[in-house]
Amino acid sequence: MSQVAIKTAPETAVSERDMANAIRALAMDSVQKANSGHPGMPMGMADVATVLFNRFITIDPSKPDWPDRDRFVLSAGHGSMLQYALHYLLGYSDMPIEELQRFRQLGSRTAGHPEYGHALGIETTTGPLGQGISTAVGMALAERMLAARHGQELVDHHTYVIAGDGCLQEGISHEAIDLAGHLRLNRLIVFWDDNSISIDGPTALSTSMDQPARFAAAGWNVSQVDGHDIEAVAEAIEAAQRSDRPSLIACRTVIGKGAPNLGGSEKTHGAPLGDAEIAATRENIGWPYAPFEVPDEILDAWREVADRGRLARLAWEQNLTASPQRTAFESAISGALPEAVFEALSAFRKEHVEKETKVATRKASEMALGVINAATDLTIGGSADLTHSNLTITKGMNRIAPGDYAGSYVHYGIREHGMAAAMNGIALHGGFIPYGGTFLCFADYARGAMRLSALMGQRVIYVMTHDSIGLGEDGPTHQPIEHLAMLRATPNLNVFRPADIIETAECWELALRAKERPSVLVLSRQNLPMLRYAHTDENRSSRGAYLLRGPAGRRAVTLIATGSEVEIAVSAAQRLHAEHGIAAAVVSMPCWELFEEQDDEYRRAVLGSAPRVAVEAAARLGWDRWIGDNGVFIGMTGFGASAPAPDLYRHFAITPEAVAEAARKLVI
Ligand SMILES: Cc1ncc(C[n+]2csc(CCOP(=O)(O)OP(=O)(O)O)c2C)c(N)n1
Ligand SMILES: [Mg+2]
Repeated sequence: MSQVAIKTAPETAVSERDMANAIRALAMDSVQKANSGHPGMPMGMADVATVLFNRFITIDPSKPDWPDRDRFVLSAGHGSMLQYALHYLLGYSDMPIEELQRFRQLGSRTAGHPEYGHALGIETTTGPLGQGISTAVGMALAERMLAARHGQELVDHHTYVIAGDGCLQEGISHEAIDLAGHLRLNRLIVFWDDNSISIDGPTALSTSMDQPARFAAAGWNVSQVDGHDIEAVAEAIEAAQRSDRPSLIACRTVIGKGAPNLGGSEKTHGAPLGDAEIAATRENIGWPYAPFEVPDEILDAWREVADRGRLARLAWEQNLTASPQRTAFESAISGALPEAVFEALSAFRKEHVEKETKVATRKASEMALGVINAATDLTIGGSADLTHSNLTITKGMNRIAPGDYAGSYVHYGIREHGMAAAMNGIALHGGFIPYGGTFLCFADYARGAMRLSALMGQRVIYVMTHDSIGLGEDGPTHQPIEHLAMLRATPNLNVFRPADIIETAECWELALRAKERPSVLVLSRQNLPMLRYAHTDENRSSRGAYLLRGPAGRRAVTLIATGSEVEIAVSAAQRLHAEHGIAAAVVSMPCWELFEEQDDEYRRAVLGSAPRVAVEAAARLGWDRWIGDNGVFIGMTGFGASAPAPDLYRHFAITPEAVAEAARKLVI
């Protein structure tokens, strides 16, 4: 027998079974009305969710962004009706019953999968399986880091996750649980909806994994319960809260629990139950109410959960008011960077224009970061085991270690996808600006989470070095070709490819200022000369592209380039002038997305009406937009090769001579 008193259900006339049945009924009715959706998971996890919310979670629907709230992540996002039903029952102001009746319809808050920003209280977008649990690792880490800085008085909450078989089968879960176990993120509690069913049928079709053993091996506290035994679930949560490790609670459940004929079958996973089975379910669970009707006493019981949360929030606010940490805490949560950061970056640019500093843009990024990190402690750096290649750590940064969260640098390990998801979680949690590095080529490995950074509009900064064949000897496996096109095709993502140390500092500034958009800094391994003639207060990269070199008179041709190829374009222009008397303008285009946002007049002025040659050591895809019908693109047409970088540029004919020759042919 347990010696510890288990948190009992608050005194109400209504049973938790009834409260759970309200979730079941709302889920099956909404899916039926939409004629689309996933009733099985919400019905199977209704009991677990009820215990969790009724007895443990502290949230306040009347102030959903209160910083010390518990975080709830529905990693199995297809079960979105679980979340929407909870939000209606808890009384979120933007989730009246009509929203449930408009489930999955255009313009509703009740999108097919939970979308961050669509409804209050949705902490992160989920649906791509495995993302939620991995994002939650970042949230749980941010909680510990914020507590280390501002004290447990102000920061003391849990991150709860519901994950399905799918989330745990996805590779990203491995990265995430390994990292969480290593860092001993004991405020992270994951419920596994262990129903042995996924879309194709029994999970035994495709897995023999001992999931509890896998989590235990990663350093987690693990328990296994009957997910329909409310007291057993409560006991497991209590034990998890006392653990010094992250916890997995494997909840043995029946998918579609309550449906007498279809319960336990994959048929409940992603299709309406149908009128007959819904009627039989009502009978079976003792729910004699009309569709979308929840009796007052059951609704009241749920609203009491919200009220308890409101009182907790009010008490916390009093704590905050009295706290000596108040100003620092509020400033961190606001995410506002001190002006000193931008002043220091401007001074940095001036200094290096004067010194004509020639460094790789990855080195320039490190130098700029030195200035940024000295002026703010909002930034949390990291790398997927390439710290000294990505150059992401700066002087005075201490590492985050198991049980020690006072530092500001995360060794994410060789886990690009896990790193990206964790950074999403850190950004969503609030209090920090995460940046993390890897080689640009391995953006592929991080892609699923990078897409969500963009979809959710999070200020996550990707530092992606070794950005072309210019990395040289490591060869084609490491040389990105199609990655810029892929990243540029992603909506709401700024892709910066600076040409020199000055543009690198400018792009860092722009990334930091983009509060609602992730950025990728695409940086060279090889040294690049400083290309500006003079310091300007204006951030010239801020309009995405600009005239770097303009001929005195009319231009005969425009050369457009990014990053390391701007140097090539500049020397091609000199060659055209010296050898052929051709006046060439050079446009540096560090960020397509910002250039696209400029007005026509500016864009026309920059691009000019003369024929254009673009040069970038990458795939052509997308460049036709800028070079027009008669333009020429000089870049890569296939994979790279293993050789010293200068040899590769010659081999693939990405040279000043080739650019000049192409331009000359266009002009004559
Ligand atoms: C990355 C990704 N791959 C595939 C899917 C499509 N998908 C949605 S749910 C699902 C099965 C999930 O099984 P499980 O987590 O066990 O959910 P349950 O059927 O138990 O509700 C799949 C393959 C997805 N949403 N995300
Ligand atoms: Mg399942």
